[in-house]
Amino acid sequence: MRRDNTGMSCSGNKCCGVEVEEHVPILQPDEKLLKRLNTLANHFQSKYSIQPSFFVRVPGRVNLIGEHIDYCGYPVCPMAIEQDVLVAVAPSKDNDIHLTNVDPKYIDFRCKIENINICIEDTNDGPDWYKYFLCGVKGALEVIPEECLPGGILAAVWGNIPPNSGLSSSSALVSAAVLLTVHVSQHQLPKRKLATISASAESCIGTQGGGMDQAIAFLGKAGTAMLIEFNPVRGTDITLPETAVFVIAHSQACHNKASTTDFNLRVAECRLAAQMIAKKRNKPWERVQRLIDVQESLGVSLDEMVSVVTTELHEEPYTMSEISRNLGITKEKLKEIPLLRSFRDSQMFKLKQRALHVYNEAARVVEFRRTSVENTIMEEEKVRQLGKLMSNSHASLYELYECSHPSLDSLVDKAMACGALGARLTGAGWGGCIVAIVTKDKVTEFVDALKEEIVRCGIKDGFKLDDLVFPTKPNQGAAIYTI
Ligand code: ADP
Ligand code: NG1
Ligand code: MG
Repeated sequence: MRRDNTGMSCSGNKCCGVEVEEHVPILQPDEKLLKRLNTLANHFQSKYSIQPSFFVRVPGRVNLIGEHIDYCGYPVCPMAIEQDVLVAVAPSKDNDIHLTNVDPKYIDFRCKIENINICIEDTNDGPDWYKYFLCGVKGALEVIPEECLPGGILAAVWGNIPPNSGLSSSSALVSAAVLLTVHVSQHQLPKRKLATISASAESCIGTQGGGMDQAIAFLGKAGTAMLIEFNPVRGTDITLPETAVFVIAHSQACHNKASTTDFNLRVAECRLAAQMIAKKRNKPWERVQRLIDVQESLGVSLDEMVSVVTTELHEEPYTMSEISRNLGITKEKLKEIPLLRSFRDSQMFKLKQRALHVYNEAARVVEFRRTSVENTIMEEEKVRQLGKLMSNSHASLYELYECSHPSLDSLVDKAMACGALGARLTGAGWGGCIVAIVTKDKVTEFVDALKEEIVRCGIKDGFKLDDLVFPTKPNQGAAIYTI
C-alpha cells in the first residue's frame, strides 16, 4: 500500500483519495488457462496460417439477486464465474473481419470492416452468433480515434458458458469483441468505459438490457461479488459470508433472449408503469424513463413506492388506448416510442405486477447487501436470511414478472428439497439456470443429491450431468493475455 503526504492510503482504485479509472489487466495465463489458449491458438493457426498476437478472456456471470431491475436503474448483485469466452486475435491487412469458432456449430464468417451489417431477422433461434461479435466490433469502432482504427481483424472464438441459459454468454461475446477491437487498435480505455460501450453495443442485437452483464464482465473480481450501480456504471465489492457457497444448476430449457419480444415487453412495461405513475402524481412524465426516475422525482422510499404502485395502477392489464388516454397523447404518438414499435395494437401491458416486482426486488438487493456485510448476525443465520431473500426473488419472478419456466420452477423445488437455503432463477429467465445457496459443509452432499434427482427425471440430449450442477465462486473479470 502506498501513502500520499496527507497520510491517505493509496490502494485499489483510489489514489490520494481520488478515484483512478482501472484498466483491463494484461496477464500471463496459469497452467489450466494456458492449455485452453494453446488449443485455441492451434485452431487459429489452422484457419489463418499465423499465430495470434494476443487473447482476450471475458467471463460469464451469475446474478445472485436483483433480476430485471438493472434497466429500471436499480443496483444488482452479480459475480463473474469461471466459464468464459476466449478469443485469439491478430491484425489483418485486408480490411476484413475474419471469424471462426472452435465449436463447429458456429459457422465461419467474413465481412469488410467498413461494411458491418447487423440486420436482425425474426427467427426462432435468435440472431446468428457472429452478429453478437459484430455488435461489439461496431461499438468499439465508433469510439476509437480515426488515427488508431485497425485494418482488419483475424479472430478465433471459443466459449464454455452454456449459451441461452442466463449466465450471460451473449454479453461475454459482445464485450470480448469490444475489448479486442480496442486492443488490436493499440488503444486503451478504462473498464467502466468498456462496460458502457459494450452495453450500448449489445442493444443492436435487439434486447434493451440494463448493462449488468457487461459491467460485471469488466469489473468482476476474484473473491468478491459486486454491487453494480448505474448512471454512471460502478461496482462496489460485496464480501459474501465465509460459509456461503453458490451452486448453479441448469434447467435443460434454453431461451435466446433476442428470439422473442418477451424481454423487451418487460422493459416497455416498466417504462410505461413509471410514466403512468409520474403522470398520476403530476410529475413531468415525458422525462421519466425508468422506475427509479419516478421514485427519485417523488422523493420516497422503495417501500413507499410499493404503496404508490398499489394505489395508482390497477391489476387488469392495460391496453395501448388506455395508456395513451391516461398520458394525454394519441395512440400513434405513443407508438412512436422505439421500444413500442414492435408491438401490435392488441398488446396488453401488466404495469402493476411488473412495477411491484421491481420495487420489491430493489429492496431485496438492499437487504441482501446489508445482511452480507452485517457483523452482528451469526454466519449460519446470515446464509439463511440470504436464502430467504433469494427464494422470495424467485417467487416474485414467477408470479409478478412471469419470466420463469416450469423446468426452472421444478429445479428450484428440487434444490430446496436437496437442502438449499434458497434458490432462484438467474439472468433473464424463460429457461436457463438457477442459483442456489448452501452452507460450505453441505455442498458435496447437496450437489450429489441434486444430480441424483436430475438423473432420476432424465437428462436431455446435448447435456452432460457434470455441466448441469456446479458450485461457483467469484472470478476475475475481463483480461488480455499473451503467451
Ligand atoms: P445468455 O443468457 O447466455 O446471455 P442470450 O439469449 O442472451 O443468452 O444469447 C446467447 C447467444 O450468444 C447464443 O445464442 C449465441 O448466438 C451467442 N453465443 C454464446 N456463446 C457463444 C459461443 N461460445 N460462440 C459463439 N456464439 C456464442
Ligand atoms: P441475460 O439472461 O444474460 O441475457 C438479461 C439482460 C440483463 C438483465 C437480465 C435480467 C442483456 C444483455 N442482459 O440477461 O441486462 O436485465 O436479463 O436481470 O440484455
Ligand atoms: Mg444474454
